[in-house]
Formats: sequence, C-alpha cells, structure tokens
Amino acid sequence: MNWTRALRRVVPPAFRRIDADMLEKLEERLILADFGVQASMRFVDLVEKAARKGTARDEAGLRRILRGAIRDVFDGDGGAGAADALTVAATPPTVYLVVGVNGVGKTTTIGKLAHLLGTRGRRVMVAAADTFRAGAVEQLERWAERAGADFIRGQPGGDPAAVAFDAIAAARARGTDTVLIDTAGRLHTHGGLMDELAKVDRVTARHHPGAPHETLLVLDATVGQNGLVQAREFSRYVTVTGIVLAKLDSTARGGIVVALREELGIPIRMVGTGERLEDLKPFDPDEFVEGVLAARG
Ligand SMILES: Nc1nc2c(ncn2[C@@H]2O[C@H](COP(=O)(O)OP(=O)(O)O)[C@@H](O)[C@H]2O)c(=O)[nH]1
Ligand SMILES: [Mg+2]
Repeated sequence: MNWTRALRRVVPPAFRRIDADMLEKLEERLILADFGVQASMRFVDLVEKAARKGTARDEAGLRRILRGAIRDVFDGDGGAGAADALTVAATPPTVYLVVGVNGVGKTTTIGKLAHLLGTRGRRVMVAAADTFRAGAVEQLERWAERAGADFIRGQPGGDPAAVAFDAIAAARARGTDTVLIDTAGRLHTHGGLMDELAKVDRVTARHHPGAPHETLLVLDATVGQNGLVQAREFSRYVTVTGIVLAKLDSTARGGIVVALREELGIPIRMVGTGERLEDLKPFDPDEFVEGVLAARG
C-alpha cells in the first residue's frame, strides 16, 4: 500500500534545529495528521528529551526518533503476514464476525476478505446476518459470487443470530473452514441494534466454543478521530480483536491508525484501498512508518 497519499506531512519543513518553536510545530502537525493527542504529546516528549540529551539535533535526528516511536506503537503487530495472523480455529469452522456502523464498508470488506482468504487456500462461506437493511443481502450475495465463496441468508427481517447459527451448522456439514458473518450497520447510539449484535456474538459462542475467533471492527478512514468513538462504543458490546480501516484511498487521515493503536490497544489488521476485489491489504507497520516520513501533503 502506498501510504504517502493517505497521510499528511508531520515533519516540519525546513527547520534548522530542534527547538521549542519546532517542537510546537511538530505537535500541531501530528495532531492535524490525526495521530491523536496522546501519541502526539508522547512523541514530542521523546524528541524533546533526545534533543536535550544531544542524541537528536536536526531533521535527521527527528526522523530517527519518529521512526522508532511510531514503529514501537505497532510492536508485535502482524506486518505483511497479517492476513495469516488472523486466528484460526482449532476445530473448524473459523468464524469472523464483522461489525461497524452503517456505510463504513463492512459488506465490501467481507467480499474482499473472502477473496483474500480464498487465494490462501481457505474455503469461505459468507453469512448475511444483516437482515435489517433492504438490499444488504443481495449486495453480499454478489460479493460472495465474485469471491467464489459460499453464501447463506436468513429470512428478511429475521433474527440475525439465527443466520449465524445456521451458517456455522452449514459450514460444519459442508466442510467449509471459514465463516464470515456480515452484520447490520449499527448506529452506535442505537441501543437495540447493539444488543442484537451482542446476541449474535453470544449465540455464535454458545453454538461453537471459541467463536467468533475474530471480531473485526470496520472503520471508515475518512472520519478520522470519530473512529475512536465508534471503537469504544462497539467494545462495550463485543470484544473487538482487530480493526479494518477502509477507504484509505479516499483520505489523507491515515494517521488515525496511530491513535487507534495507541489509545485502544487493538491491532490494525487490514486496510481497504478501493472498491475492487483485490483492494484489501494486510496492515504493514513498516510501510506505514516509511509513508509518514515520506509524506509531503
Ligand atoms: N473508495 C473506497 N470505497 C469503499 C471502500 N470500502 C467500501 N467502500 C464503499 O463504501 C460504501 C459502503 O460500503 P458497504 O460495504 O456497503 O458498507 P456497510 O454498510 O458497512 O456494509 C460502498 O459504496 C463501497 O463501495 C474502500 O476501501 N475504498
Ligand atoms: Mg453492509
């Protein structure tokens, strides 16, 4: 993924030495780049300390400190192998529940993920547990066809938890190793739908111990800091194990991955970079860091 277009420049242009004025500019840029206040202040502190100790003086020194500090935020995260780092069940099927507010890109992400896992030799079934919105089931069915995945639906307006239940049973019967469950767009202020989501989670776990093996929260990169609010709200109802950041092709707010990882402690698993089947990439912290340092915008 080419991050430079999805990021604003954080290294202040044309400064001679690290001093108070430059540190102030750096902090402002980090915050404007959506790194979040917490990480921005911590990074500025690190640079200031290094300058005081004499271990960083100029732009090269600043870049060295930033590179290390940003990389540390993602310490232990999957990198290029993140798609394979998604938990796999000891007893199939592996179940991934996909959640997020309306319009963030859940259904599209499921289509792309089904394709990606398919290319890694996994047999995938997608389950339309979004029984709330008209058209949602057909949209998912089209993605399943394109990805070459099995597809299962419920009754229109029916119980989403029943769809999850049926999908696991069908996957067992057919020997399908992976089930992706699409859920209705939750307005995070909509308590009823959130309770329904928690029920999908519970029924899945009861029917198949250990499931869901991942609960992936899809966030829309274009909304910036609002993603933090959504993540906190969803975490009250389900255990989010990973984030998929969609629509990175349409934003310069990619710095949000730092705020999400720093403030929530949830790994960024994948990034969405467009509307085609192949536009889902594992999040690679090294690529991200190099993008931050190269960003000019
Ligand atoms: N540019 C771009 N558009 C995306 C991406 N992911 C999803 N979309 C678009 O966002 C809109 C909502 O996506 P959808 O999957 O229906 O969202 P859902 O309501 O969360 O299921 C659709 O028009 C998608 O084509 C992405 O990575 N890049
Ligand atoms: Mg959808």
